[in-house]
Amino acid sequence: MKKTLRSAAALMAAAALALSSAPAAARADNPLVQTSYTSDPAPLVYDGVFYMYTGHDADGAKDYVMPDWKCFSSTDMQNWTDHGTILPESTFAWAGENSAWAAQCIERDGKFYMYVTVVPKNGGGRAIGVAVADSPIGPFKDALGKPLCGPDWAFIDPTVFIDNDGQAYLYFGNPNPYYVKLNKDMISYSGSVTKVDMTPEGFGSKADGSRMYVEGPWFYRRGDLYYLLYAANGIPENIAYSTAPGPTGPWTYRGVIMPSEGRSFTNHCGIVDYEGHSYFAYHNGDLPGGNGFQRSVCVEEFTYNADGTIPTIKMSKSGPAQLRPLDPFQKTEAECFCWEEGIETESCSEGGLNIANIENGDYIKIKGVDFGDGADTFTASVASATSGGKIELRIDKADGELIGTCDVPGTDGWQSWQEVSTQVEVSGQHDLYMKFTGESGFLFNVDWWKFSGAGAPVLEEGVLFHSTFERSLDSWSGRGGVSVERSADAFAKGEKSAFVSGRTGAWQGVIRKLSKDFQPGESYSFSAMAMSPEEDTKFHLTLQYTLGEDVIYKKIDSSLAPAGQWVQLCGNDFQLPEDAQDMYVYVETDEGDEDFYADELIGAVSGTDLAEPELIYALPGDVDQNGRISVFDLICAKEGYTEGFSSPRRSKSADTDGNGEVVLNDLVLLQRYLLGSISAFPDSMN
Ligand code: FUB
Repeated sequence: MKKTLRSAAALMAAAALALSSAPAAARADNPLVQTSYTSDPAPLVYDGVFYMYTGHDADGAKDYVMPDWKCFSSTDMQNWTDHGTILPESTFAWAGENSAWAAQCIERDGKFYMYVTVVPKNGGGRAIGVAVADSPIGPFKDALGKPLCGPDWAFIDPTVFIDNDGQAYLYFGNPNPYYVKLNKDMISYSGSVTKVDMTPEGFGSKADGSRMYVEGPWFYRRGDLYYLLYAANGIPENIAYSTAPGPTGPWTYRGVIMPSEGRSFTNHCGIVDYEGHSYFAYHNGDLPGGNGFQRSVCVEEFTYNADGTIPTIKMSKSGPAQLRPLDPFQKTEAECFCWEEGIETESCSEGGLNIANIENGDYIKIKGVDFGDGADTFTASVASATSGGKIELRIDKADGELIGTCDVPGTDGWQSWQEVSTQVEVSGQHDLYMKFTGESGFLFNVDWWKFSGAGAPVLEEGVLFHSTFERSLDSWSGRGGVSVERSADAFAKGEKSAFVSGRTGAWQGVIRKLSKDFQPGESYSFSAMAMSPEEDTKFHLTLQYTLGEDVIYKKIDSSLAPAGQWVQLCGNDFQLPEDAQDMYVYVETDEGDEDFYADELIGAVSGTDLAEPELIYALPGDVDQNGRISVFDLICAKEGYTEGFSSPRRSKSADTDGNGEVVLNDLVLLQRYLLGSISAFPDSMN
């Protein structure tokens, strides 16, 4: 892709220079991937992240040459992180080569099922295969070792949806839609593949009298209405849709959503809601060198009409509005950007990808970077098997103001990583351009970058993150698709907190991935403050991680919070399990789906005491924290009194007279309470 894009871009730039001396055009989000040609988008929202699964069109091919499926993710809808090839077609040993057509991924019970179109080696037509993974970005394994449906030349473009009653449906097909009811295991089905009766009322009529439906269905439900979107009208395709009161019809044709445009004779769509916004994904041929066999995935935001119909959506170069600024004081992977010219991505020895094949003049653009009160230092992890080059840091356009230049030395290898830094001067919010310069040939690779300075939160010694929400969400997002916004309506400290709303389950809350600063097997201290405005709520601060194929949850701390009262959840010296991968911390509730606020979320090295006794809620007398007061609490209190308490909450519960320390009198009070000679402790008697 790089050469195609660069040579086309160079030609365009030369032509532009010949015609005018206007500055380089500001590049926007669409198409959202420039490092390769991508097609057949399938969005998925999971754990507060927008994932875009795509097909992959080979450079320069004159037909569909599609070797694998890729995945990109975003939490702001403008900067996208490249996760690379998450499923090569070769995973399906029974499938041919370069036949990796449209696919869709869905999550069920913590597993990710990717339904794909391939051509089996043994012939007979195309077929639907299914791969399964424990994480949205794989690794995926072939679940069956054979097709789930097919072979049959009509069986392409699977779309999957799990209805409210738990029944999963797989629709697919060209030139007719088919569906099948998946079993709960998601890798087998009941009944037979059913061909949908394409009535003119259900699927419209083309000029020649045939139906509008062609291929690429996208099936989902919104409220009580079921939607089937699809590529329609023959070549060039547009996107049209039908709706139904039930999952299998009867369908009513609703018209065209996206008219044909954009230099690709096919189109293929997906729709998803994310953080209260609705997004429509599609493909066109809009990159340099683009056409019907070199397509590119794009995304637009839209609003449903009040009656549930979908408005006409036009292709744009700008894409959706950025949901939140990017925080430059956090480590950002170099393969996360809004636009690039000339670069490629590759697997990185440190995990994930790095940007690579960088030549003189190439750049990446990171959209909407909030430097706040200012940054004074830029640091990046770089590697070079040649003599390196320079990273020019510019703002607002590719040839915009230079805020610093970072020298990159040779490091004796494309994966021999070394941190380099330079002084910068910048404040406020800007688009950041990293322009790479040097001699001829490949210069260097970049794994990650970050800034530091006055705008960055000042971390006390040992503190690895401290999220106050005063100036950003600081990498926290909604767990399970809920909304998380900064709010000034309530806060534990400062003037802002994170407000979590739109929950439908207790497990939904606010989540953050643990960075490489947190190592499995090591101990760390974690703390969070939480408050539910309306209801007494039990909160949990929880660790989520994967171990082999399993996703595991471990409570760091739990606490009851009386309505409207901020409480602290605190786990000093909490050990991360050995071999844990993909670690997240999150705040959830024990039950219910009420809105809540979170603030002062902290992760620190072991030995850091994060407890703030005045914010720790503890029921007096309930020393063993089981919600009841019994003789076991007295045993626990005696043990703690003589040997020390295992948690600040236990010690606070043992302090039955509430004077701030546990003395013999507290134990006497607890004993008197158990014997019935007092019915409340001094605190509650006041
Ligand atoms: O990408 C190959 C095929 O082109 C897809 O399966 C169809 O939906 C069309 O986009």
